[in-house]
Amino acid sequence: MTGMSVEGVIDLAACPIGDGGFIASCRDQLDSDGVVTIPGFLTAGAVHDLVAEAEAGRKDAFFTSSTHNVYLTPPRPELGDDHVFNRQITSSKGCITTDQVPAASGLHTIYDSPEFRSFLAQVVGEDALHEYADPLSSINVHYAGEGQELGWHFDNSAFAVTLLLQAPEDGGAFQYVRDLRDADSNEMNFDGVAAVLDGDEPPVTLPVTPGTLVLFRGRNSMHRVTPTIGDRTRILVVLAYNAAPGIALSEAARKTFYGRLG
Ligand SMILES: O=C(O)CCC(=O)C(=O)O
Ligand SMILES: [Fe+2]
Repeated sequence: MTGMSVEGVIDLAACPIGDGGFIASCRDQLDSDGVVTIPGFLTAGAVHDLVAEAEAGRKDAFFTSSTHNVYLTPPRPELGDDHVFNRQITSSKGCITTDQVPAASGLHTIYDSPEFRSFLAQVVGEDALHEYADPLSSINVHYAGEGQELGWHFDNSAFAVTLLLQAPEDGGAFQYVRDLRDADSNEMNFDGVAAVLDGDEPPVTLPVTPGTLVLFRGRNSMHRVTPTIGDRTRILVVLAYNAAPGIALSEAARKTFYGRLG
């Protein structure tokens, strides 16, 4: 689908992704806040079509409930079960993968668009961005029905792009605590993480409406999505890129997230 126009999918009048001033303002927002939100990024028509498409694809979703620590690593038994490093968090959701998104979907149009990739690369400060080498990990659609949630975690990737398609009646809030650890220097900040998990350090809640693009640096900012309340499913798209070509998501992660390798 490379080369198909994003016009009609992205609201280019409101979000001029090729404009130097717009790019600079997004980069400044990311640098100062650790997150950029662009409300109204998708046109109303695109939101409508993508929700219908996602509803139709839901029967193919892989639903899992799993437990993990906030660092998304295996436990370290020598620290003891009570240590914050080993504290188990629950996450539950459904997911469909790149290969399950219809070929004519606007999601492929956005993901493959050279203009969109160039916009993102300039905002995050990379020379270029590349798709995943495996057929699953580039575009994911997440479904969170009543009671489902994404527990507290730090991402492995440096940044993530999400597009909310449908908000639940209540709950499903994206919450974060900025710069809580420093992965590059291996500073885990156990006390700070415990304070958030115990409710002693209140998180920031990011207001997000359908059609909003969120670009978030989640490697050092711990975040979660609160449980969906009500019958309407939270539907969210994650667009994932790499700074280098030819990188696949690890087999262990693919098994966990998608239940298969390809
Ligand atoms: O659902 C969201 O808004 C965030 C998703 C997220 O944090 C993740 O996929 O790692
Ligand atoms: Fe995340």
